[in-house]
Amino acid sequence: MDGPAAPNQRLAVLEEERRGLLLRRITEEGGFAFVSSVELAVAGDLRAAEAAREMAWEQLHSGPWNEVVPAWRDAYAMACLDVADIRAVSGELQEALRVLDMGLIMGGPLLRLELVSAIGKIMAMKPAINGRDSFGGWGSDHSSGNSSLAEILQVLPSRSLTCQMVEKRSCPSLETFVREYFLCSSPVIISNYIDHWPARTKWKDFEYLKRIAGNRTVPVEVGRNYLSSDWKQELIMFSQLLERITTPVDTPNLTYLAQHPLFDQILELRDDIMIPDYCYAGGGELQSLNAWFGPTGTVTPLHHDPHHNIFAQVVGRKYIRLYPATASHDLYPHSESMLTNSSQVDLDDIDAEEFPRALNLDFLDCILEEGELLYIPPKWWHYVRSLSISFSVSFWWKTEKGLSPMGT
Ligand SMILES: O=C(O)CCC(=O)C(=O)O
Repeated sequence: MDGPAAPNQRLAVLEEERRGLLLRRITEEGGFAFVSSVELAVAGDLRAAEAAREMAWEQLHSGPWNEVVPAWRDAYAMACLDVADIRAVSGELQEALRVLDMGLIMGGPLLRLELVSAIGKIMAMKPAINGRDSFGGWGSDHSSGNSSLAEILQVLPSRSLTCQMVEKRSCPSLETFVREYFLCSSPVIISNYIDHWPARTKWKDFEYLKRIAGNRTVPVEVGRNYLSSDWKQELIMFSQLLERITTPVDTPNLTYLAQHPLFDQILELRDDIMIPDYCYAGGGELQSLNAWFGPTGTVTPLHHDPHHNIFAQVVGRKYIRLYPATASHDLYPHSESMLTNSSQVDLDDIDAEEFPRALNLDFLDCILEEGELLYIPPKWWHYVRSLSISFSVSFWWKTEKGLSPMGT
């Protein structure tokens, strides 16, 4: 007599059901060729699996991202799982891993658990990468923390550190944070709060990062900054990112892993950090955790976001300048719909004739030191420049309706 199904069997049945429903949905969307290829792929046909992946990829790139039918994003994840399965069986573990990461980065949420579990299995099979090349890591970053203030001022926008500095508090209570900063929409630096995070020591060790993440594929930005014409996006291995970060290049070739939900992708890194209690201010809901990892000299140009942000400077240091939401008119926001939250003013080289109102505006600024948090209230304009190799994490959250602080 059959007993109750084992947990693994139940999961397999669930996955089967989800796959069945998804294939029905793709048939309704006219994806007959995709469905036939998937049937062959399940029987181990690599060419068919790659063809299905290619078909889904084309659908993801057939128009603006927000107009892609969500089922096609899930279909892409499904095809990635099939390709990876076949490649892993034939011993191509690195390629299987790359394809699974692509599924996580580009695919929909339906088969996320399956992707994560497949990655876990491959990581367990793959011997740790004991590359002979070792990274200099943070210690070799001579442009980092030891620069004098005069040297730092040379690379910062004009008038830096001449206005008001952001207030700094050592571990304020949640109540104090809510009353004095959150409800007043007022930025604050919080020190001594993340000293116990494993990331504070582990992420300084490039050999650790390479061991945990070296063979994973991640999206990066290359170029001066996201508003410049030389800017592009690439998918590279984390080990390549580490190499690029430690190899000096000119500004136009800087590589920056920016605003990427890395911790949903590489779960071991998620264990190295904790969600600060301040992110629960206002009864809110965490929206996203993003990683920002790059060399000295990365610039995120002046822009604002709709969410509350606790920005954790885990390793290295950054210069950050803040303007209140009330300065918006004088900061000349772009008019194109995708960029209305970005300023046309290049703080590194202000065009005084075109943007005269931006010249003498008051601002708050700071050098955010290693181990400090910065609270950036919603809609506050911010410009960020790394002063060393830097690894930061942003925690974005939104509040329940009716609990919004003043002015947001
Ligand atoms: O660190 C950076 O380069 C930018 C961070 C940022 O803009 C943010 O967290 O909203």
